[in-house]
Amino acid sequence: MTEANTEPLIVKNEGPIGVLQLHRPKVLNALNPELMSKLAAAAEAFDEDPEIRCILILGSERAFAAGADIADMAPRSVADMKQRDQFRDWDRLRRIRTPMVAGVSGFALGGGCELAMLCDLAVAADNAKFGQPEVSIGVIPGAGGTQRLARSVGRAMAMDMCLTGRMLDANEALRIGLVSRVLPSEGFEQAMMTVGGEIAKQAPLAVQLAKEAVEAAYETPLEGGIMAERNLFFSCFGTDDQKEGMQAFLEKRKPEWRNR
Ligand code: CO8
Repeated sequence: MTEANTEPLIVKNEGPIGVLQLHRPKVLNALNPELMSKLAAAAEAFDEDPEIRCILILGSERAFAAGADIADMAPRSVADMKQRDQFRDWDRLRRIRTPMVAGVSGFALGGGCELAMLCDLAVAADNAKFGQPEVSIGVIPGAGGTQRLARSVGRAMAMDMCLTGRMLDANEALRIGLVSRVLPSEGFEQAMMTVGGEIAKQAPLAVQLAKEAVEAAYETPLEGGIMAERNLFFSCFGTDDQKEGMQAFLEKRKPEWRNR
């Protein structure tokens, strides 16, 4: 394991799993521009590294992230907000090809909930709390919350969360499909490494193509999505790993991925 331990982000990797741990403990990992810029840069560095097969984004036990940094935003004008273009870093994260998994323990509020939704999947610890409380401080979600909630959990829950700002516990988040699993908070970080390992051991190119295909469901009508999936499926047959994966199955052995 290598680890660079500096505020506001701890970057480490354990074999093929790259870990990005939000680390602003005094403000419950509130997302300020410095943290977002470091997060995007570290995710891009992992994305360039062929040894990294899965990126985990974690917070602390108490908070994944309690939202954008309110102290940083409070005095700003429209012009300030536009000029700073904070969303550039969110857009960089959106372009990461390596699967990104959010491990949410504690609060995931506002931008924290949006960051979890930007990941390809989110797993909750049993103490997790999700919400879009922006209306309680005079704004609305700005990092994709209204759009991703409406697409992933539907209009009714998106409206409920964004208009009331109420918090959901881990089981409600699971029930509405905001997260894919709930795990015990004790030993959560280690359990997240196991989840990352489930992805990291699969054929890397196939995993990236699967991610691309599922993403297409958000961007295209069904017919276009089916065609996108079909073309991505065909392109698997141009990879060494398809030959290796199928041959290994037939020979009853474990595949050795070449990532090409
Ligand atoms: N920003 C800055 N500081 C924060 C934030 C935050 N979002 N959340 C908590 N803190 C700070 C508190 O001010 C406090 O600091 P101090 O110890 O100096 O007083 C410390 O963290 C601990 O917090 P609390 O004492 O409040 O802890 P509690 O356990 O009592 O409450 C809560 C925890 C419920 C999480 C509470 O802190 C809270 O409500 N936080 C704010 C949640 C919120 O409104 N989030 C939405 C922010 S807006 C947003 O995210 C918009 C995103 C869109 C764009 C993103 C890119 C720009």
